[in-house]
Amino acid sequence: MAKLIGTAGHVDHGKTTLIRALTGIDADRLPEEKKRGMTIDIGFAYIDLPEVGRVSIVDVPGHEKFIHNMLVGALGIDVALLCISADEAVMPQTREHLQILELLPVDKLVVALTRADLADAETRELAIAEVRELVAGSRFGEAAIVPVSAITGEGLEELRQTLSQALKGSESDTKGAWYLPIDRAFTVKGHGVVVTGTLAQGKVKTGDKALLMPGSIDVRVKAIRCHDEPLEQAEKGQRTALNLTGIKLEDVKRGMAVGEPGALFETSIFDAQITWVGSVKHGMRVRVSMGAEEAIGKLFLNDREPGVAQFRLDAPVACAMNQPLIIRRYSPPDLLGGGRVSVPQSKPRRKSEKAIVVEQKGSDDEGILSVLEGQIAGVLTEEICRRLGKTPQALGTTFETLLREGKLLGFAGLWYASPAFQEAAEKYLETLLFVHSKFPTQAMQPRERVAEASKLKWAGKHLDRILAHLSAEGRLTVQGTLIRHPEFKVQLSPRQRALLDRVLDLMQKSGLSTPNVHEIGLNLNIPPQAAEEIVKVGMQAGEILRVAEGVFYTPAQIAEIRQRMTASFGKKSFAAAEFRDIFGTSRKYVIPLLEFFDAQRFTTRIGDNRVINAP
Ligand SMILES: Nc1nc2c(ncn2[C@@H]2O[C@H](COP(=O)(O)OP(=O)(O)OP(=O)(O)O)[C@@H](O)[C@H]2O)c(=O)[nH]1
Ligand SMILES: [Mg+2]
Repeated sequence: MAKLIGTAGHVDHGKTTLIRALTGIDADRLPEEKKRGMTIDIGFAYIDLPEVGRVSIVDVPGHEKFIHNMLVGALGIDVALLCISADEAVMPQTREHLQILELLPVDKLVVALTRADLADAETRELAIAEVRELVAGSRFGEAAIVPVSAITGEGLEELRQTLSQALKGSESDTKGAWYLPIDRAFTVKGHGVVVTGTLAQGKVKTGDKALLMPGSIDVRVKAIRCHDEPLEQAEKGQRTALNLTGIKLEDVKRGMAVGEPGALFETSIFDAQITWVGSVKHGMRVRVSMGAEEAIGKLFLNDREPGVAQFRLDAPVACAMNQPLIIRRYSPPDLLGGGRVSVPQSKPRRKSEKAIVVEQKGSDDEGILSVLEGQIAGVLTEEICRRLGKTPQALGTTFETLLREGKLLGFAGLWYASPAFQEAAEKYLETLLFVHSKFPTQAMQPRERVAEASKLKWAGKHLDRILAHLSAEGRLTVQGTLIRHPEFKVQLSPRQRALLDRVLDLMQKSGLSTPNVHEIGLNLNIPPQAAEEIVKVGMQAGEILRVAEGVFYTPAQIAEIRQRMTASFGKKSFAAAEFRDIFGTSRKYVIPLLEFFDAQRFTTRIGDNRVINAP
């Protein structure tokens, strides 16, 4: 059971004193804090609770000037201990802290009505009524209110029981890759660099390899301590000190994070799902508290999804999927909202553009499909992983399952949801017809020209795979880097038509020993250039096939040869000589034909023989 208790509440409402009374530990560790009697930065303690065990406590400052430090503590807690002084009752930071706790993934709230010895019965009653009303208006409506005094010891035992009760109900969740937002870094003589923080997710073990972010510095966890005791492992919610190898103290500072590879992303643009409590404007400057960092940047809203915001930061930060965050105005630093990271590394997006909303609790397959939905340009593997905050390895089997179920298509790392691919394919094929109409005498079009005109940005190996897929579906014809739409017919002039018909007639009559361009010229009594020209036109029209350099057949001839081969050889393997004997032609035609059939995947060459492939 690793859960974290965190204090909250207005300045001087007795948070640190209460923690000392409960645990014997003074969480105000800085000399400046002792001098001023005021908490400045987060402090730490732990408590042994009946039926729960040892639980970490983080104590935060109440003064509004130190609210960024309060947030460093609050961002990791599971159970909040809101301290409200019985003599003063609800004050500005009481409200502000409660509002912050409501925006964070805090499970439970317990109210300590502190300094109870300073309030007479009537004052106490009034304070309780005021607190009850405050809490009732929050998502912690059922919170217990326990009057306590650090001086007389009143209520301390009841508070311990109440905290136990609050912690017992909730099971800790150690799923996911571990990461630790760093709130302190220092060196220990003979051991090197130690970083501390509240483990935000997962479970860390000694010997683990990790990355320090931003910067992606390789480190290793040499030792773990928790409340000054050495441990082999620590889990989410524990105040954790990690002794790291591989870095120097100057490499690390508060606000960075360390985590197992894949847990953290270095980012300056991310998306988050936010609940707003203040009024926000598109493009406004904001402070983003996440982990132990306060980053400055700009807020970008989305027209279609008011709950999805994009943040573009002045400098990169370490960021994890689902990481909780709090947003404040840059100046004055009023609370604006809070939520969770939904896309750790995002791309700049226009206000009117569709934002990707990834369901937080959704399974991986829903996540992948929601990233791909409506994306007619397709999405790359890395992009999907970034958006879901998962490694490609972690998503591998999910991709396979979705492929098998026909819900998505993959083209060398470019992924599509099936409906989005159909839409993209139609767009490409329509564009192909349009390009054909611009060049009516060219049978084939360069595939890149079509991709560009369709604005689909398909290129390289992705384009190879997509066209192979469309060609296998019979939706277009591919020859090298040229493509043709099956519905398109080249337009020939009457002269070209007449001459081409004579060429085809000659070829048909020649059986397998078809003429080359030179022989065509001689036979039809036309100049060599004219013969060459008309053969080219015939090829573009798809009425002449070039089987090899200087070897041409009509599609009908090829179809007939294939039929005869099937009839003669069936599933038996055959040698080139057998083929020659059956067709009674010379080697000059046999080898080009067989190689053409291999390339067409009609036959497969095995050693010196070939077999006809099953259809
Ligand atoms: N009489 C009485 N005084 C208390 C009690 N608890 C705290 N105090 C006094 O209240 C003052 C503030 O207490 P702290 O514990 O420092 O308050 P805090 O909430 O930690 O203050 P910040 O961290 O600065 O926000 C100190 O002078 C304490 O001695 C209590 O139960 N009874
Ligand atoms: Mg304090």
